[in-house]
Amino acid sequence: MKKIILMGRSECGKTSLTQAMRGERITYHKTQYINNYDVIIDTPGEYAENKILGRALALYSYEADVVGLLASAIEPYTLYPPNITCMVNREVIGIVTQIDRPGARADLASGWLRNAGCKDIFFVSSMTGEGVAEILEHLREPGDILPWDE
Ligand SMILES: Nc1nc2c(ncn2[C@@H]2O[C@H](COP(=O)(O)OP(=O)(O)OP(=O)(O)O)[C@@H](O)[C@H]2O)c(=O)[nH]1
Ligand SMILES: [Mg+2]
Repeated sequence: MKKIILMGRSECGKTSLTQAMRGERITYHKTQYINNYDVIIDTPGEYAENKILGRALALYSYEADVVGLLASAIEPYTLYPPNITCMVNREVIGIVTQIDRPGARADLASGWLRNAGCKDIFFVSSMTGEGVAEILEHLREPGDILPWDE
């Protein structure tokens, strides 16, 4: 699998998506530092919210093949400036999270991600599992076997 690093503001759903992609039970656990798993790097939201801590995201992006920029469908505004993806020498995909939430505005969040420069945008709910397989398929490399292949 290609390795993905998940970035986005606090509570946008990075850890929940990590759990959903790994087939784990969804349990709330505040991320305090960077968690480097086999094919997923989960980062704390504060790193995306603070200019100095943000440097850690720049460095850790080199550990990944793909950068996942997350925006939840319930965010009232975005942190991402226009065309931020040109700062990264990795593929950057947009991931709209929490699409199952009442009042979710997936269109708003995907607009912000597109404005940030993401060409591919995925829509997921870590609670229902919707859209999670599409991200895994995107990360699949030749020879990889995913659970639904068997
Ligand atoms: N309904 C719903 N709730 C979600 C979803 N994803 C995350 N949540 C909830 O949103 C809250 C924050 O989720 P986390 O996955 O911990 O968010 P995070 O981006 O890892 O946050 P930090 O670790 O603080 O950066 C938790 O209460 C989750 O249960 C989703 O797809 N649907
Ligand atoms: Mg987290």
